[in-house]
Amino acid sequence: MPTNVPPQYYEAETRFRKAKTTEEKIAILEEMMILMPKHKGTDKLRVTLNQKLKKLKEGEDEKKGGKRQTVSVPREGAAQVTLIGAPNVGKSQLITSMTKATPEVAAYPFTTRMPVPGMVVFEDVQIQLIELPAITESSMEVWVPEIIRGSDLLLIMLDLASSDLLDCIDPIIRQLEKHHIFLVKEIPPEEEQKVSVGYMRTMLLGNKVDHPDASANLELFQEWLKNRFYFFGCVSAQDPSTLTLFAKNLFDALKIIRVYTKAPGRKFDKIDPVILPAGATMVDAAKTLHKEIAEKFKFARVWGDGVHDGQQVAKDHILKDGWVLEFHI
Ligand SMILES: Nc1nc2c(ncn2[C@@H]2O[C@H](COP(=O)(O)OP(=O)(O)OP(=O)(O)O)[C@@H](O)[C@H]2O)c(=O)[nH]1
Ligand SMILES: [Mg+2]
Repeated sequence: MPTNVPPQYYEAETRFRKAKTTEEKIAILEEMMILMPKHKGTDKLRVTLNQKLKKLKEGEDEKKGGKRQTVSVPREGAAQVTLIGAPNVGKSQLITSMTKATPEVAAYPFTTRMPVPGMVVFEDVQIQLIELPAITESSMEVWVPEIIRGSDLLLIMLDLASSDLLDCIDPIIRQLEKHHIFLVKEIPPEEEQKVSVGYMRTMLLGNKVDHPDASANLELFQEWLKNRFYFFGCVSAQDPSTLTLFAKNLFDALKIIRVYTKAPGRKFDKIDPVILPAGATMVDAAKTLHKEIAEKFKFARVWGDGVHDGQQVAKDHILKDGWVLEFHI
């Protein structure tokens, strides 16, 4: 047995020995791979586990009569947001209203079987919004967790016309937990994170606010839902007047800012923003231009909200959305 594997690894190993189904064994092996630190002492074990995992997966694929399906969506734009929910809640309708994508919108469940990406435009920023196939207690496409894990924010759409909103959301939480994805209001600080768990920042989006029972249905679960997640808002995906703030809210929810850089003495156009996480500093912005600029710049000038035109600021000054930056080497 290699040295330096955490106690959670041994605990997973015990569960693996007791596991009955191949699916369970695959999930635990994947967990063990994540838990195993990467160093020389674990190389051999890593190879053995990988072989075991491959064999189990091949067995599963044969049982299902084909190859394991992998599906991915290449990232585009400033951020990637995944949109999930129970069947028929109106995910495709929202994608149709907010982007140029044209998925089928229909009054029967599981209309969408593959990811549908579209670009939501907020001023000069494009945000990728991806509809994923509906998730229920008994069904979730195998590739869905991986796409969610890679996204920056998860939106769960609720059907406000339904009198049991928890019925829509509970199965989703449970399905994703089986794949070690924990849906959270905010990502916990690193020291409080559990090993082998992926945290996903999640917000709720109520749809079909035009339905006569919408506010009464929401009222019933408001407290529970509010304590568990932040509410992104309530809309009617069919009614553009309820969607006017959607793109801005999405930008704000992502906790990102855009800045523009210009060379000293040059005029500049507000195009092609640099996207950075909120809280980023002048040095972070300089890094996006060049490592050397970040290391060497003597001072920087900024234009924008809260500063005088061309004001000189410190290297660790926190940026604001919309600022224009000029680095002096
Ligand atoms: N009243 C009302 N109906 C809506 C709204 N949005 C969608 N619908 C209707 O709800 C039904 C389902 O809409 P879809 O957009 O196909 O739902 P979905 O979540 O993509 O469904 P699946 O892909 O099957 O999971 C359709 O009949 C839509 O016309 C809305 O805001 N208000
Ligand atoms: Mg759909």
